[in-house]
Amino acid sequence: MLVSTENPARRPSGDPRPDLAFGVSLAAGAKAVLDANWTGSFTRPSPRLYPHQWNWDSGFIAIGYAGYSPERAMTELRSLFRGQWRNGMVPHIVFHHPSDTYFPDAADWRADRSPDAPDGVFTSGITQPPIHATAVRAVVERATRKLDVLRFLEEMYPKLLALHRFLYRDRDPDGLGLAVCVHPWETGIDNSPKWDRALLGVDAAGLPIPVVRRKDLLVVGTDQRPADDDYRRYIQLVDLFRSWDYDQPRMVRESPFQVYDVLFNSVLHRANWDLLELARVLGEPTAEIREWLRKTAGAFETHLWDEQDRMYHSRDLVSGQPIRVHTASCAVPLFAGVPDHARVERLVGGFFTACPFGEPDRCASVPSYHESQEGFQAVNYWRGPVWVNVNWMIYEGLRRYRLIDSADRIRRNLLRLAGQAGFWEYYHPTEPRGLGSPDFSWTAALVLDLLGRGGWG
Ligand code: 2M8
Repeated sequence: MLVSTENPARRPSGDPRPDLAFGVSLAAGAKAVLDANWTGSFTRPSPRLYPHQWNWDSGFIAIGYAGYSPERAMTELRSLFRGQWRNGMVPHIVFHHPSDTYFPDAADWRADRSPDAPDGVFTSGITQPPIHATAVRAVVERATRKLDVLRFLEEMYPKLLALHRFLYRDRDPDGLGLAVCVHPWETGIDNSPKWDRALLGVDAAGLPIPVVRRKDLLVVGTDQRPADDDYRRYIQLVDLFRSWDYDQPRMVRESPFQVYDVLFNSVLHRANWDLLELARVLGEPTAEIREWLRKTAGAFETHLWDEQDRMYHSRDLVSGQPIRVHTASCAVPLFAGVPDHARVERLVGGFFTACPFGEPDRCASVPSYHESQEGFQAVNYWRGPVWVNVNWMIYEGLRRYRLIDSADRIRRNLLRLAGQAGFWEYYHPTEPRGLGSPDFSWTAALVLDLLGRGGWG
C-alpha cells in the first residue's frame, strides 16, 4: 500500500514552539515512506516515478537508515554494489526487477555490450555522485554498538576503493584530480541551468534521432520535469554510449557533453575523507587516498575556483570555459571542507532565500537556482526548487565550519517543509508546497537523520 501524501506530522502553521510531538510524528511519517518504498532488498526512490534502485539515492537512504534500521542500510548498499561494474563503476541505476513504468530501461541501455558490465544484473551505463563511502561511514559509526559492522566494512571497503579508483583512473584522463561527467544524469542535477549551454553541443549533426518514450510525464506535470529538448539530448547521449559499448576512454574523449562538476567532485572529495577514515579503521594503506585528497584539493583551487566571481564553478571541457551559473552546487564544496574560512561567507551568503514560513531569522533554504537568475523556474525540477539532499550537504558543510546557527536554520526549514507539506521530491522555494513525486525516499531518510541531530525547534 502506498503512503498517502497527507502527512500525520502536519503542524498548525504559525506555531513557532518546539514540539516533541511534532518530531515524533514526523519520524513516524518518514519511516512509513521508507517502509512503503522498501522492496525487501533496496528502496525505490519513490513509489511510481522511480521504480528501480538509484545510485546516490541509495547512499542518502542508507544514511537515514543508519540510525533507524542499520540492517536495512547494509542491505541497501549491498544491493546497489551488486550492480558494480568490473572497472569499479557503480551504475546510476540498477534494474533489479522488470518494470514498464520507467524510460529508459535496461533494454534501452544494453549495458551487457560492455565487457565491464556485471553478470546477471541489469544496469545503466553511467554513474552518479559517489556518496557511498560517506554512507558506509555513517552506517559504521551509528551501528557499531548494535551490530557486527566490521564484517560489513571489510566487505564494502574494496568495493568503495574500486569505485574511487575508477573515477581517478578512467574519469580523470589528465590526472588533474577531478572526475569528468559525460551525461547530465551523472551529475544528479539533470536539468540544472548549469548544463543548458553545454547540452546544446549534444545536437551533433549526423546522429540518429533518438526514440524518446517519456513515462515520467504520466506521473508528474510537464511544468515540473525537464523539457522534451533536454530529454532528446539525454537519450541521444545514451544511444551514443551504447553504440560505443560503454568504452570509457572513448566516452571521456568523445562525448559531446563533458564537465568537471563542482557538486560531483565535492561529493567525491568528501567521500575520500570518509574512505581514509574507513581505511584507518581497517589498518589498510592510506597513501593512495591521501594522494587523491591532495590532488583534488589543489584542483578545486586551480581549475574550479573562479577569481572573477569569487565562487567555485563547474567547467565545460568541450568549450574549455568555466560555467558561471550560480546554483546551489556552488556552496557544496563546504561539504568537502574545500574552502578556507575567508571564502565561506561569500559562498553561502548569496544563496539563502527567505524561508517559506516567513521567519528569515529562524529558517532558511538554499534553492537549486536563485530566483534572481535568468531561466529560474520555481516549480521545475533542478531549476529553482529546494532539494533536501543538497540542503542536507550544505547543512553538514556549515556544521563542519562551525556555522551552527546557519546550519540550524536550514535544518529547521527542511523539517518544517516535510512536516507541513509531506515528504516530496522537491519543494517550491518560497511556499511550503511539495513538487515532483510524493513519498520520496531520500527526503524521508534525510529528515530522519536531521531529527536525530537534536530536538525540533
Ligand atoms: C532524477 O534523475 C532521473 C534520471 O537519473 C530521472 O529524472 O529520471 C534526479 O533527480 C537524480 O538525481 C535522482 O537520483 C533520480 C532518482 O531520484 O531522479
